[in-house]
Amino acid sequence: MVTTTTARASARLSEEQLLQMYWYMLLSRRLDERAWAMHRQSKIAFHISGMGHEAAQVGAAFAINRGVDYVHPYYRDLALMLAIGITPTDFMMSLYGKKDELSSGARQMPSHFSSKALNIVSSSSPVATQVPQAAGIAFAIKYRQQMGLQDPNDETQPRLVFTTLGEGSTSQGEWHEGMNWAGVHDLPFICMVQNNLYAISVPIEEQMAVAHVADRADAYGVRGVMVDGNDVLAVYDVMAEAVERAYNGDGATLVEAKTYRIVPHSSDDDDRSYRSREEVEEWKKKDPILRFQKVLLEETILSDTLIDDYESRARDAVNKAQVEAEAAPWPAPEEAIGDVYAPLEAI
Ligand SMILES: Cc1ncc(C[n+]2csc(CCOP(=O)(O)OP(=O)(O)O)c2C)c(N)n1
Ligand SMILES: [Mg+2]
Repeated sequence: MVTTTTARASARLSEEQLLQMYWYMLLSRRLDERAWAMHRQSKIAFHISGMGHEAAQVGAAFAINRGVDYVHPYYRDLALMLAIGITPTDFMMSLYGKKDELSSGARQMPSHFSSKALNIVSSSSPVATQVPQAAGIAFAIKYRQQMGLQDPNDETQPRLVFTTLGEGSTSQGEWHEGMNWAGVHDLPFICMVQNNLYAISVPIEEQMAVAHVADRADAYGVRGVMVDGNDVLAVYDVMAEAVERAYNGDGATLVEAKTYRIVPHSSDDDDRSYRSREEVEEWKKKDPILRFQKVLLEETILSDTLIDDYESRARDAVNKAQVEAEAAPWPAPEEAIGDVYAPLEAI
């Protein structure tokens, strides 16, 4: 297992790309905050938040070929999804459960993201079930390349599969099966574990007997990397290396991004019963967005005026998305029993 990378791939990011990264992190946070408010106003039934995870997700998104490489996300991946092309209105439609909701016509819970056009694969609610599915798609990519059905250098085709999950979910059998398959077949596969120290109320010490999720990589024969998940550029660096390995046929990578969710698990959870306010406040000081803002200010890529400008753009985008989703029609009650993933006739 390795813990650091030597080359700083992020050094090649342009100012425009850095500002885009900042934008998606900010947009995700403001949307997320609105979702909590909407839940407390009884406008929506449920929200599961990505607050605190934005750096891990946006850093990863920018390292892959967004919208082309396959992504198999989990429910906390709002910032990842926005960076790939899910829109604020798409997200709001899922919160409301409106008829034309992108992922499933509102038959899935919110935050079960998918988009055929963007190669984002739909997940089931049981955690970690996406991992063997993601490894299976990675196997198909490798097989197609070996059979000459796909040029390994064709950037218009998916060349890897990126999947994510939480550290608690690595206790599930599916995670082991998927990781093992990726290792055995040296697949173009990247699994990023967003380690936020808790699986709802269960702390990591009760979930695993090793110190780090990435410690398990050797056992699967994949490369394991640990990274500060609140540092967007550090995540980009390790992900860029993992992506290069996948594209070059050098095999799978397990990335462990150490982070923290600064709010309860979901709108149905009260985290005061299992973690101290002091702990939460300590982590808020490491807020990934403020941290990146500081870097960009130091580099004079951001200015105070630009920060205000981004804030008002984010507020406008969130307002517009909410208004659009509110105005959209509800599904008819009988539509609830329709197909979840695709209409049968389309398969
Ligand atoms: C197989 C299965 N068991 C239990 C649940 C209920 N559940 C939903 S999220 C979750 C916690 C997952 O924690 P972790 O993997 O650390 O991800 P995090 O939510 O912290 O990002 C649990 C237990 C589930 N969805 N699927
Ligand atoms: Mg967790």
